[in-house]
Amino acid sequence: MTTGNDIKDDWAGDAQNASPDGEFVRDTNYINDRITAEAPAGEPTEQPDGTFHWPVEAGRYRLVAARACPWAHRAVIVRRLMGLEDVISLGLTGPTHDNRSWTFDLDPGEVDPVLEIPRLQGAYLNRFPDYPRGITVPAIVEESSRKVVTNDYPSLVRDMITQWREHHRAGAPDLWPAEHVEEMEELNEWLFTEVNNGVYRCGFAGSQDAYDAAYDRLWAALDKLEERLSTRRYLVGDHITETDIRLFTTLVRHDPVYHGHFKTARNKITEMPNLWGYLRELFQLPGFGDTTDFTEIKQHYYIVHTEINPTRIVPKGPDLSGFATPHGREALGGQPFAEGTTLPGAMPAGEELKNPEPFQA
Ligand SMILES: N[C@@H](CCC(=O)N[C@@H](CS)C(=O)NCC(=O)O)C(=O)O
Repeated sequence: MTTGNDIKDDWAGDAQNASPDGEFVRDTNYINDRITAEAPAGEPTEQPDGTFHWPVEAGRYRLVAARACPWAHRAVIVRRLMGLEDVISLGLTGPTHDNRSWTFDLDPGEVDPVLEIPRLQGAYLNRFPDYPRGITVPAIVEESSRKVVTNDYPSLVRDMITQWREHHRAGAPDLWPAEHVEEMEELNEWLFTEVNNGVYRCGFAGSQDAYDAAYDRLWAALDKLEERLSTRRYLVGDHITETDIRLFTTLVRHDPVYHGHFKTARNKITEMPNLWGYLRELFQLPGFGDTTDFTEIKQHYYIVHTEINPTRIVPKGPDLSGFATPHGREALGGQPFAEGTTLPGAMPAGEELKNPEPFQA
């Protein structure tokens, strides 16, 4: 039986998953419990499929994220846009993880102040003593028992949008509008395979052929998105939706990391006028740029993936100051959020970026 202590041999993270022909294959098996509005108060209830549903309850859960991780970044953005900061607390690991787990090395005493554990692994093992898979972020942990509830990032993000409504701030946007669900589901699936995971397929390709195919596939998708965003301000409908958040967390990492580290280097996003304008618009809104820590993002990828960057040297560039320049997307009409929606207020004390760029201060 595999134990939590030998889940990973080295600092390999996601890169360990490769098919015989060298294509990177992501492990998409999760602890897929959910927190739902219908679940009765108290203990979680078992579902016919063997998973558990936990009740929505303010103050019960902690979102554990790493600023570096694109999948966790989605949850951090959505929590802030929906105004759930006082309802679901936030624990942040440092940018790197070792062979055992993500660590809370940025906190005083290198221990999460609420869960009082030094490694996220502790919360997984509290729930499943023989947990056999990767210790991944994002994860939601029950504060009192210090047990992980879910690490299923698509559903934990969706549930913050659809199940926590009674706790949303007044004026929170509808990121999952009923009239666009079909289109969003289709596009989300495509974005995952072609773009969100597409960059990893380039970076972790184990053969030239696998890399070439992954690169062509990624750029075919980015060219399609460049075209799509020439006439539309956002990906679906007239306002920002969950689908835009899914694209944002990959796009914002492209030039500082994927372009070099994952060898996706056909273009920078700054050379794609529509994608670049779109990315800057989102970045400049509360919730997006103010949750993006470029230093931690670069440290994570370049330090953790030693099989593709054995020296662990983190690049100084590129110059990112263009993120603060006017995006010009107003010319397409519309506005980020629907009438009656307000932007989130100031960042809660203690949640500010540790390493703001000069233009983020
Ligand atoms: N595990 C999920 C998404 C979350 C994820 O990959 N998180 C990464 C960081 S970006 C992680 O925690 N990696 C640690 C590991 O795999 O051991 C997936 O692969 O689809």
